[in-house]
Amino acid sequence: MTGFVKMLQDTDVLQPVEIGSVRASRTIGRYLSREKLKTSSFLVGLLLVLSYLLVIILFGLVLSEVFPCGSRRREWEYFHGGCYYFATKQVIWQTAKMHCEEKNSSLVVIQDNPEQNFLQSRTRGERYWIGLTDIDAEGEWRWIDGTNYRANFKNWKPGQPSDYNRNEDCAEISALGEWNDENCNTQNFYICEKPLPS
Ligand SMILES: [Ca+2]
Ligand SMILES: [Ca+2]
Repeated sequence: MTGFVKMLQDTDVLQPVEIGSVRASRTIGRYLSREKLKTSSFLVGLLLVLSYLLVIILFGLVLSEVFPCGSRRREWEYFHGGCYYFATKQVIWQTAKMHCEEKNSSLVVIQDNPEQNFLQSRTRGERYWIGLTDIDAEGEWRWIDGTNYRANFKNWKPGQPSDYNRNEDCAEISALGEWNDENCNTQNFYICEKPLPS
């Protein structure tokens, strides 16, 4: 009891200056805590933003691996440095040519056996227009990109091109993948091709 009274007496004799400095140090303490909190919040926010950016970058990298011809246009398929579009609507050859041009591409030009095999693995027995025609001069087949027809790969079905009824001037990939000349006003699917975007 005597000790307790003495403690109270001791408290009572605290000088105003000492009380003031205690208050000041509490205020500084509170200020520093607030600043620490602000700094922590800032760091957490910064980390969140960085994580978000990292996720976006990683997502972009994964998409560019899975869809090298562009994630927004998943109908474009990648093969050997090129992007290929397999139409889901049937149109005449001229319209097919125009549709490909509207997509900044052209009707497909088939350069070799691997490309032929890729295309026929995707055409699955349906008939698709390709960028080969003798519409300007009968029997003078021309690739629409100027590729030399005579010197390059061909895959005509036996007996084709036949120019049946003297009215077949556009080439298609036929049911088994081989080429056939067909009336250009026939409604067919078509394949567009463009280089891989750089
Ligand atoms: Ca012809
Ligand atoms: Ca034919």
